[in-house]
Amino acid sequence: MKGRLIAIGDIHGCHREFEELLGKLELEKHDRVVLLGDLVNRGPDSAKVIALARQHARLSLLGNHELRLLNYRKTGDPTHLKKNDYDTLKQLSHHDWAYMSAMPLTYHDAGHRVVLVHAGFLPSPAWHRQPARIVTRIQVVAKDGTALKRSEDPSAPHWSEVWNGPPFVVYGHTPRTEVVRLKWSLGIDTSCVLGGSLTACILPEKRIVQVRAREKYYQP
Ligand SMILES: [Mn+2]
Repeated sequence: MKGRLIAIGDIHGCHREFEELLGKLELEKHDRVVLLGDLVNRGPDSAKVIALARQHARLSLLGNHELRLLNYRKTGDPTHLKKNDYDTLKQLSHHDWAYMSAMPLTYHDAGHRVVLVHAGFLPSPAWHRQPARIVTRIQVVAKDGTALKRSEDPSAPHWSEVWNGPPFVVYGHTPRTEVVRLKWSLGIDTSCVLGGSLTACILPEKRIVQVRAREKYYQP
């Protein structure tokens, strides 16, 4: 396939950093930009990020933040909403909801033997059989084999440490100060909304392009 495959990590409403990164990438006609989910919440303007995504990205994958908003829209049950989700709800248009509803869980590039996903995978079953509640949320793998958040079991290994591909997986969701590159995975959520940076990974070279966050927008 012609052009570059470019994965971009968690944007979380940081539209200025996203725009700057798109400029820095000097996109060409055949490039495929894939956003790794969590476009929304926490940062300054979720709707602007979706507008930019619609314009410049080939597609965006489902993150746990989009999943949470979509579940709320479907059920009307606000139990799982967080405080700053309400700011996002005010910003979203009918078009934005349609865009979020169409987000797939994974993007498989068979030519490059790479899979893009928001959070990650359990070692089994096969990656393409794992449901949204795992692939949009997993950080660590508990002793009994279940997928958990880091905070739920801080001593459990990160899923990437027990992932022996193929395929090679590029993911976001676990915010860190730097990209984490292992034999079979690359984590590119570099904490933009927390004042870190926004990261793009150009495949197949795995070249990293970053922009610094202009400020710290969110305190966990
Ligand atoms: Mn996430």
